[in-house]
Amino acid sequence: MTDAVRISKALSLWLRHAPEKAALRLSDDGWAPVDAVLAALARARLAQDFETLLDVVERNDKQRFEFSADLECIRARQGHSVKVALGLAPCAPPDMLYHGTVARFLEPIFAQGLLRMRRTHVHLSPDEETALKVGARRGAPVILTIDARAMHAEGHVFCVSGNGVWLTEHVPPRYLNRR
Ligand code: HQG
Repeated sequence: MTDAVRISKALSLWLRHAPEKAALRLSDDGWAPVDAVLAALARARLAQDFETLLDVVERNDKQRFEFSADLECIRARQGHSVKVALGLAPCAPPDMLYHGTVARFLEPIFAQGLLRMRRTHVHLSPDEETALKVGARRGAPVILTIDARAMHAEGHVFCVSGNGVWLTEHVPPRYLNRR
């Protein structure tokens, strides 16, 4: 694992799931002070300086993190399990969205729909290729299509994170199909 991946994993843990592990306090919309994050990275012997953090954030494969305009704060763009309100504006999704999962989850998914599980939202991908990678984290990927057009028309709220992940609270089974 490269240093950049180690730092990214630490940031994902701290900024999405367990800020207390780095003595961080997130604002309601998920921001942490950059100074405090740098101090935590130093304690974990992962990085010392702002330039390293900037480089990791800018080069991150999924663009998982963002800085505030004044560079004073940093947050994860999505993926939280801690309660945050990211303040993303609701918007109309593409007609079709995709979700990558694995066969063992299909039965409960088609019974209950897609649930957000431990996160604040269900995560949906705008393209099949991304969904394949998401599913492949857990085994042989299975792709589900989501009739986002119908969901939106019927009042379900969608928003999109700064790195292109579509978020909604629940996808009822009637909008789902196996690819
Ligand atoms: C499944 C990564 C049973 C769902 C990825 C998934 C993504 C159900 C798992 C981001 C279910 C939840 C999110 C139901 C859903 N019964 N299983 N009713 N409804 N599931 O990790 O979408 O690298 O919370 O299919 O790339 O896999 O971390 O969600 O398998 O963008 O930045 O429950 O995480 O990004 O798993 O992944 P997750 P996800 P990062």
